[in-house]
Amino acid sequence: MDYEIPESLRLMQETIRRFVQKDLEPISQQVEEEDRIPEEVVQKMRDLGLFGLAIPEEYGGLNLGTLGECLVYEELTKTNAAFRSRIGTSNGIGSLGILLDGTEEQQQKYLPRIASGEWTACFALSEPEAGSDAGNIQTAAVREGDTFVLNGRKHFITNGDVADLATVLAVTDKEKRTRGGITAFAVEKGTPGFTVGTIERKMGLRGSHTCELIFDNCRLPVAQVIGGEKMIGQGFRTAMRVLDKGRLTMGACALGAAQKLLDLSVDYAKQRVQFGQPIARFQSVQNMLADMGTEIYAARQMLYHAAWLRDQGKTVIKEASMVKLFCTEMACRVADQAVQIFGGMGYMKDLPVERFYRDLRLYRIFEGTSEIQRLVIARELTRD
Ligand code: COS
Repeated sequence: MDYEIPESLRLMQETIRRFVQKDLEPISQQVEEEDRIPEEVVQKMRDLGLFGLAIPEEYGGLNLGTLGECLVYEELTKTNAAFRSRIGTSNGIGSLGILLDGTEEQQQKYLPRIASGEWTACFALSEPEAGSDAGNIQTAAVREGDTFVLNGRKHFITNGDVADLATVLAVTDKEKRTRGGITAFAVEKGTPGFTVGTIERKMGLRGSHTCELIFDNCRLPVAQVIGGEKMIGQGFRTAMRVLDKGRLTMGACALGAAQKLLDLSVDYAKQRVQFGQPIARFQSVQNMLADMGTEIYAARQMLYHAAWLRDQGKTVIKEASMVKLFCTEMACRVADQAVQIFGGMGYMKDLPVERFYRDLRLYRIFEGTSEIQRLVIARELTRD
């Protein structure tokens, strides 16, 4: 077994680490308070190529592979989670359908714009009646000649307000649904009948917006079906394959945040004095640090292994769900322990710990709840 991270990825990792320290961390609190990322920082992310991590070089991306992408996310999530979110949906679930199943024309048209960061992509699956039960979407696309007429309402769509392109899942055959009756469309901002609705109010992840997307007799040429005519009805499979990858990278995001919380906790425990000595000398605090470090170590090994498997071309449905489940649950336990080690200060908005605690709570929900991950894992384990 070779546990070395390739030199090129290590260099990328160091570049991102420096970028986080120099450009992102100093404004992490500002992003929290203003609920927005300054445009000049988004431009710096473009300049670093962060919008094209997963996109092949022929389309202007960095083509880092799954492991490379995970390493970048791990660094980026050591600061305000909104920064990763700004590029993550575009690199991941927003554009992956086009990368996996799009026609040559769609790839030529959209991937270079997404890779450069000129365009942001989002992924529109969730609806009020279709959260975990993704197959129950009500948004419908009815064919009229060479056009589909899209009607419905999506919600909780990350980056919906800044997206120039949305991967939208809609029912094209009510009887068949998940097996031949759901189609993925590439819908451009500005298409008549497509509007952004309410920006939803959330517990955390300020600086990254989730929105409603509304489709009101939105007419789309068949050419906007991701994958073209032959992919009509095949969108659920596309969405699930997109989510497999998304779930792996969510593991990396949770891991980065957990590592940051451990680092902060160790520093704090060494300098915080109570009863005449640093609290790091107390066994109860040591136990918490030891558990945090051990879980992070385990999470990192499974994440890198699953990412490596995917880069070898292996199917990682089960592993991706295991990574999402373990890493996000682990990070929430770590966040809880970090708040405990920081005590009253961990509950204060003056320090980043309480922000991590709130932001991480979402990780167990979006891109598939922990319960859905267990369902997928159990199905894969018991499959004949
Ligand atoms: N890769 C390829 N194909 C897949 C797949 C995957 N990972 N998962 C499912 N499919 C295919 C199945 O193979 C099946 O087709 P066949 O019977 O022809 O093989 C079809 O899709 C339907 O799958 P399934 O029967 O598993 O559908 P269910 O309705 O039972 O739903 C779950 C499956 C629960 C896993 C799905 O609805 C899900 O992931 N829900 C969570 C959605 C989510 O993560 N939402 C977050 C918001 S989006 S950021």
